[in-house]
Amino acid sequence: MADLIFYTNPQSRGRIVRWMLEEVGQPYDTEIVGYDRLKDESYLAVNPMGKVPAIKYRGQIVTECAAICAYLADIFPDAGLGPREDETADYYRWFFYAAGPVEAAVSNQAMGWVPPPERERMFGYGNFDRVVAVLDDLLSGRDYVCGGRFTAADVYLGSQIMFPMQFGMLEKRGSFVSYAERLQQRDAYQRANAIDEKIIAESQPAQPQPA
Ligand SMILES: N[C@@H](CCC(=O)N[C@@H](CS)C(=O)NCC(=O)O)C(=O)O
Repeated sequence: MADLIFYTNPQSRGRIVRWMLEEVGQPYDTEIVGYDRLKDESYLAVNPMGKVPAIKYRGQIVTECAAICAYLADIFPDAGLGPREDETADYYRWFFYAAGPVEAAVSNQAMGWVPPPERERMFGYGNFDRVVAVLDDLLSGRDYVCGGRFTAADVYLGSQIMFPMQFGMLEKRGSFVSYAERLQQRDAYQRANAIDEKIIAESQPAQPQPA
């Protein structure tokens, strides 16, 4: 049994963490948690929110995709996914921007919920269009969050851009598409997707074969 346990469902944000785990390259065991099991006492002991993903490393639990990605970069520094000193400002700034304003703006917008303009100041993201414009500006001027080098912040920010684009919740601006193409070329990204797609395929009931 590996020191690292990954609780996930292949049809969930757990895919972000699978990608990060594949980038890190350390052994891990996967525990698939069905959506019907998330609120069972046994899983609530792992994540009292009853949500996936989560990880347990040497007895310590971490939840929240962004925190898990940052944590894995910290505890496995040899993978080179954390920031160098001169990258630290951009790394934290855009990592937290993705986990806060971007996630909230995209999910509210997808639900058709728009803060009234006179109340925007109450919302950490202000308004959706500004969040998108800031991201577009960021990614028009650099290849990765920290400039020329891929870090864990790209696993998370990239996922917060690629998933909404895939589901029509975020427009396919040129800067977003180019960024996504760069990320999708990564071996770890492709490996992670293949693993989750295989789990999904194997969980489908077998189709009757023609006689
Ligand atoms: N903020 C959490 C969100 C996790 C989350 O919402 N996971 C969804 C799947 S994508 C879930 O477990 N939903 C099941 C439920 O809420 O019952 C994170 O970033 O990890």
